[in-house]
Amino acid sequence: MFKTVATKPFDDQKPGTSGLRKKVPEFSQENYVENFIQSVFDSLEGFKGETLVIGGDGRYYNREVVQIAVKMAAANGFGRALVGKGGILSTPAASNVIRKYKAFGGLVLSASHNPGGPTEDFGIKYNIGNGGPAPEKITEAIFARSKTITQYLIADAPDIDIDTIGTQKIGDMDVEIIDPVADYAELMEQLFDFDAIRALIKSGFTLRFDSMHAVTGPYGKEILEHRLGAPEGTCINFVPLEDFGGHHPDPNLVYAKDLYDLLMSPNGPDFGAASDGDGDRNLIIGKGIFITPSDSLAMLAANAHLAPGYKAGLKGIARSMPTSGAADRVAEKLKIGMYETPTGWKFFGNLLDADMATICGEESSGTGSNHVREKDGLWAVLLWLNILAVRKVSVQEIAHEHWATYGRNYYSRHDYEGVDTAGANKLMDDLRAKLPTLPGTSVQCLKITHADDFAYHDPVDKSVSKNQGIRVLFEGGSRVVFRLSGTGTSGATIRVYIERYEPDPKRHDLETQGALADLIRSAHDLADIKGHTGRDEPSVIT
Ligand code: VG1
Ligand code: CO
Repeated sequence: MFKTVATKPFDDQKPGTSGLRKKVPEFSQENYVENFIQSVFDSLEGFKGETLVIGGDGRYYNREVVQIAVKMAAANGFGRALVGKGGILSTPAASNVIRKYKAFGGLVLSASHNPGGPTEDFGIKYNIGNGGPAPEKITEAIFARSKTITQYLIADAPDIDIDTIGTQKIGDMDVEIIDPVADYAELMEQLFDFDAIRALIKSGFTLRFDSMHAVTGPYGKEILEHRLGAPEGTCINFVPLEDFGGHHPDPNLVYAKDLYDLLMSPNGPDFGAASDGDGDRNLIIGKGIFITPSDSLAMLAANAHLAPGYKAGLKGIARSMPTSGAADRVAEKLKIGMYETPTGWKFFGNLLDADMATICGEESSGTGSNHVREKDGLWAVLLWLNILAVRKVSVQEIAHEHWATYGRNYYSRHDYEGVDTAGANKLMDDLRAKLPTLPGTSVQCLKITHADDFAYHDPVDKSVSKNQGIRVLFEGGSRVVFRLSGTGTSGATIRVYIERYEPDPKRHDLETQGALADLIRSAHDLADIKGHTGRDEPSVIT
């Protein structure tokens, strides 16, 4: 029943910021998926008889890859596979299932915020037994293996029925089809005061949750409408579609503009939120006010003790390097640890496991805590709701009070998408070459105090990750950061992160791009963006 199939390596199966992402036509080449999954298994030890979790965001090609993964897991000797019904598991839900059922690890099938469909993106990511993305040591081993692989193992068996809850068998391996929502909803009920949120909603507080036709649809419906009593219509775009309705399932001000406009309108709801393809990102908008993800991290950290799951307080906060320093000021006030990591959730795992950090966040709409080992979109929404229910003030009031206490970090990210890879690399190389000469000089009348290429020294396992983004720091706490995206599937994307710290409450209501204008000009001057890319303007501003 199990067969060994001869194969030849592909040279491009290097996992990026969050797993392997490619266009579907690349993934559907003969043996492409099989090679990668076998390379994952070949990089692991000790999983015979153990449990593997399998699920994805439901995008095009998800169901096919679930079948391949299950058959390969059986042939490679796993004892049990837990598969989300319909092949569905949001990324945070998959992380929870791995932890709750003490699985050896999991395969999460997703290209997250990237578009889906027959010519769009697909992705595969391996998560380890703590529920989090495999650390670099493992992703490097997977890539190395993928370049030498000669064969893979797979069961010669009919497809399993992934749409019926219950247990089936492939050889000796049990395949359990599980409800993708139930365990996750139960976890949320443990962390948050559902009675308080229910009372808030009953009192007339209105909200909208936009699933962008992606995986959080069923999670939002169950938790917000069924368990918390929000009226029907609270959840929008809640039917997951294989192509996300032709949109980018990326919850930012560009792709979730309708939601933003609704929250800015006089008759809009009190609170709006959206999540991405695989459910790990969140967009938070209060009536009349957008909360940047960096600010959201800081505001959630400052108020987390109001939710039952965090009433003992936080052990520490961690943020990715490009994320604004707003959370640092909260950590300072709470006298708790603050950790700055490279981009990508895999770097938070050690800090969470060691109980050094309780809450983590990234500027790219990622926030999460030690409840799982992934960022978690709906979790952030529920923590906001819990805080609003306890404090009984608006999002605007929370934000203004926060800024008055800590100062405001004006923040924006400018993405130059789909630029020529050679030009993007040259931009970074040229900038890197002049880093030593920058401190002490000025650009756009801003004095540079420090410039480097960020390297992370993991305080837990002592590993070092270099070249994680170029940062130029200015007097007064402003900075610009440059890095290349590791999640794209065509050309290169240059991300420029711009931040200014403003302590003066009289200057907390400025328009963001205006407040950052001189820094934006300085980024252009420093990196010669136009010269290297031919672009005057970014393609996406968040
Ligand atoms: C982007 C974000 C990063 C995030 C990653 C995965 O990576 O910047 O913060 O962790 O996407 O998010 P990059 O390398 O393109 O900048 V998800 O929701 O796409 O899994
Ligand atoms: Co995502």
